[in-house]
Amino acid sequence: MSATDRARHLDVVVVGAGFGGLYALHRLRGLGLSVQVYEAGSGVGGTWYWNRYPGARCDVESLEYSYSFSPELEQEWAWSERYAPQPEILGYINHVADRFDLRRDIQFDTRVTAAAFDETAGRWRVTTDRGDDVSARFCVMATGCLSAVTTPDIEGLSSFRGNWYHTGQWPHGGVDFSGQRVGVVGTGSSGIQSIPVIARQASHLVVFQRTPNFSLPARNEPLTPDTQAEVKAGYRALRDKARSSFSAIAVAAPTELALEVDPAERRRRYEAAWARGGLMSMTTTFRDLIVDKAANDTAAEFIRSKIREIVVDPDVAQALTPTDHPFATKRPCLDTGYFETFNRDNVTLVDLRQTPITEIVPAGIRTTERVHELDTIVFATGFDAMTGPLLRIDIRGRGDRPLSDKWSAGPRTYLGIATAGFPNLFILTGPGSPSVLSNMVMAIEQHVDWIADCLSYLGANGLGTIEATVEAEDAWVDHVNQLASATLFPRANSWYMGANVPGKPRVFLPYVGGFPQYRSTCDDVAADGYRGFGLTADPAAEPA
Ligand code: NA7
Repeated sequence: MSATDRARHLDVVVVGAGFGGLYALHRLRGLGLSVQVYEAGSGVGGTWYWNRYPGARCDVESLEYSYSFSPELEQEWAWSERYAPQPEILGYINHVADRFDLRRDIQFDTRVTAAAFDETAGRWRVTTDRGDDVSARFCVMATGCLSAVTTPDIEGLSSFRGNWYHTGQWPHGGVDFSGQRVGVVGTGSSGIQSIPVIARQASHLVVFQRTPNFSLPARNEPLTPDTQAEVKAGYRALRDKARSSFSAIAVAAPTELALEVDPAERRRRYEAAWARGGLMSMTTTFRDLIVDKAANDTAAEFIRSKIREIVVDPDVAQALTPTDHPFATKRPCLDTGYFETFNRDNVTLVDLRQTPITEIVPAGIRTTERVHELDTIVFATGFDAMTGPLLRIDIRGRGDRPLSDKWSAGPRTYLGIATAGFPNLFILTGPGSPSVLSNMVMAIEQHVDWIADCLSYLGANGLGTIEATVEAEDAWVDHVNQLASATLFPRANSWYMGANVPGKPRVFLPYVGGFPQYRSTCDDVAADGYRGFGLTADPAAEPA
C-alpha cells in the first residue's frame, strides 16, 4: 500500500468543523486514531461561521456556552459579555482550533456529498465535492442541527433588482444597509436579533411577519472581571451543576406549579424573570409551564401584557402578540429592543396572516395589499432543522439503502446517536437526543465522550462494527414520542416539529426527557456492554 493509499484509509471521517467536529477530532485523535475532518466552510465554527447577520449572538450565557473539557481553556479565555456576540464565539472556536493544533486534520471548502457503507469491507466510503474519495471505519456526522438553510420558494425572487441574503449564509464582509429600504422576512431568533440592528441603519425597514413570536429581554451586559473570576474559581462545580440540570445549563429546577401560587405572587415571579432577562429565568419559574396549558397561559399572558406595554400603536401591538402557540413550544427568542423597534418611524410591520406575500417583483415584495419597494431583502426564514443537514448528504447503509428512505416518515435513531442499518455511523446531537433543548456545547461533549469510549471499547475487545438493533431503535423512538406527547410541544408549528419545511414529516425531533436522564441512559447502555447494539468482531484484530 502506498503512502497515499494509506492516507486514504482512515479510522474516522468527521463531517463538519463546528463545536462538535472540533471536539470529536481532539478526542478521537487522542485515542491514536487517524481522523480526517471535512468542512464546507473556509474556516472552523459551523453555525458560528455561517450566521454572521447583524445582532447574531448566543442565547445561552457565554460562561456556560463553552467547552468544559479543558480547565486550562476555561481559565485562559475571557468573555466580554453575558451573551457572546457571534464574532467573539467564532474567535473562541478559532482559538480552540489553534490551541489544540486541530487545523492540520481539517480540509476546508470541502462538502461531503456521499457516504456509503461497504458491507464487504466493513468500511464507509466517503466522497466530497472536491473529488476526495476515502475509506473510513467510522463516520461521525458533526453536521449541526441548524445548518441546512431554508429560503422560501417565492415566485419571482430571481427577478428582484436588489440584493437578497439569508441570515444563515451571511456575507463575510457584512452588509451596509445605510440609506436602504430593507425587508426582513421571518421573526424567529435570527429576525428578532437582526431587526433592531438593521432598523438603526436602514432608511426604512419592513418586517414581514407570518407568526408572532414570544421574545424575552436578553438583558445583555458586559461581563465584569469580578464576575468572570468568581465563575472561574468555581467552574468545576458550575459544570457539574449544569450536567445535572434539565437543559445542561446550571439552574435550579423549579419545584412549584404555576397555579399553586396566587396571581399576585405569580406576576411578581414573572416580573422578576423579565427583569433578570434570559431564557432560563422565565422557563424555570414553574415546573409545569411546558406540560399544562393553563399554567402556560399565565406565562404567555404575562409576556403578551409586556408587548402591549412596550408597543405604542395598539394595532401593531396586537399584530405582534403571539396567540397561536403556547409559550416555549417554539424556541423563545431573546432580544435587545425588539418590540421597541416597532415604535420607530422608519419601521413598518406587515402581518402576512392578513396580507400574504404573493410574489417578488423587481422592485420588492408584493403582498395581497400592495408592493413594498425594497433595495434589499433579508430572509430570516430558518433551517431544515436536525434532519436536513444529514439528509442533504447521500448517506447509504446496508443494502445500499439511503437514509432518506429509512427516515421518510421521520427520523429513527437509537439514543439520537445511531441508526439501525448504518453500522459505525455516529450522529452528534441527532434527532432523539436532547440537542437543541439543551446547552449544545455540553450535549456535544457528552456525545463525543460517549463515542470515544465506545471506540476504545471496540478496540479493546477486538470488535469491528457497532450497529443499533431495530428493536432498540423502535423502543427509543416510541419513548421519545411518548415523552413529547406528554408536553405542549406538539401544539406548535415549530422547527422542533419539522413543521416549517413543506412536506417534512411532523415529528417532534429532540428528546424532551432532560439532559441528566438522557446522559444516565447513555451511560447505562455503555456499562451494559452497549445494550441495544449489535457488535461484530474485527477480522483484522489480533487474536486475544
Ligand atoms: P426560525 O426560528 O425557524 O424562524 C424562521 C422565521 O421565518 C419564522 O418567523 C417563520 O414563520 C418565518 N418564515 C419561514 N418561512 C416563511 C415564509 N415562506 N414566509 C414568511 N415567513 C416565513 O429560524 P431562525 O433562524 O430565526 O432561528 C432558528 C434557531 O436558531 C432558533 O430557534 C434558535 O435556536 C437559534 P413561522 O413561524 O414558520 O410562521
